[in-house]
Amino acid sequence: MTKVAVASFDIEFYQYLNPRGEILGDLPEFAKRAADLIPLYRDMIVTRIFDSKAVTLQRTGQMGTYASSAGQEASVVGLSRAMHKEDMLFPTYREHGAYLARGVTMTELFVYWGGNEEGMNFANACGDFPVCIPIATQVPHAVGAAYAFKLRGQPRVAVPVCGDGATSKGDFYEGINAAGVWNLPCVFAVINNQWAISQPRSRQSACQTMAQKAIAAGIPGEQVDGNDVIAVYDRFVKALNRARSGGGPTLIESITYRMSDHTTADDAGRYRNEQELIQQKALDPIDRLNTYLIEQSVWSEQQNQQLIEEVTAEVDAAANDYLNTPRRAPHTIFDCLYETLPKAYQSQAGRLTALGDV
Ligand SMILES: Cc1ncc(C[n+]2csc(CCOP(=O)(O)OP(=O)(O)O)c2C)c(N)n1
Ligand SMILES: [Mg+2]
Repeated sequence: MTKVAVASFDIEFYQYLNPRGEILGDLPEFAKRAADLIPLYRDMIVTRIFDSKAVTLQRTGQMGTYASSAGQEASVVGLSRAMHKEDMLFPTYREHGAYLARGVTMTELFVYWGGNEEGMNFANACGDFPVCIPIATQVPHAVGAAYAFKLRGQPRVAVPVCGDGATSKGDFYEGINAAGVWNLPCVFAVINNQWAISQPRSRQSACQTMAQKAIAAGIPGEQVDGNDVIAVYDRFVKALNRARSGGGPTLIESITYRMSDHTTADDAGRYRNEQELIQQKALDPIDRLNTYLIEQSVWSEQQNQQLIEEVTAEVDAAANDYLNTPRRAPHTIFDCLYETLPKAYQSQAGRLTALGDV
């Protein structure tokens, strides 16, 4: 008998900024001047304040169910800022910061989560896909888009974003497999926030890492500290450039934490240990970069306070614009989905139209 190893793999974890806000090793070029990181810091603050306002609007009966992104700001801002405008995002329901970074306005997002039937028909949507509620179904959609980019010879990359829980779905495996076989320009972002509603990471998969799922698809897989915006941005820029220049797909698992309930319809207090949340708050991506910027003397407590006030005013103004947006009549649910309304719905639409504005 002979026994030889025919394949072996490593999964690497990348981090530049540790939880104490200290730099590890040499920084990538874009991060060498600490002041250049302030726009990324601002994006994270915008994402968090927008998010907290959205939760407040829902809690006061002024908006629909909402999925908070608190804690995940570095993962979402880092990956969306790394993308080119002509790349295409395929998000879940938690990537508000990515839409904002890619030109969607806060008012448009509030209006969407308020249930407007026009959906995500945004003015500056960059051709990105709408929020995907069915878990992992956006992954094969993104692979299809990546196939089209390749076929047309366009230097564009498709970026499906999904959660840790979504990596258990067939759609996810089918997507990464096809992207590997066809060497597609696709970067798979797995935002591992440690929970899939009430299921902890340990109940989702016996895999040591979610990143190693890439190995079965024959593509590179790696982990990044998803609370370190420098590392997330850097790893995505590298993977996106590789994909854009014909080097094929990558899977990046971003290790972060869902600091909120799953959605406003959930109560994590029923299944999550309070101690875990306290520990995770010490890894907060915003505090971490704030500490570093202050340490580098390019930022101050006073500037921070000013930024928070400025962004809060911006978010409040957007929320007021949303609240002042006229409500659409119930029959408009039939207006935005079909070019021609199928026969089966015509009588229903007629009945709603007869009701008028409610
Ligand atoms: C196909 C499908 N099955 C089940 C659900 C119900 N569901 C909504 S969110 C969720 C968990 C997703 O967890 P994860 O992928 O980790 O994303 P996270 O919510 O943590 O961001 C499930 C099972 C769904 N939306 N779609
Ligand atoms: Mg999750």
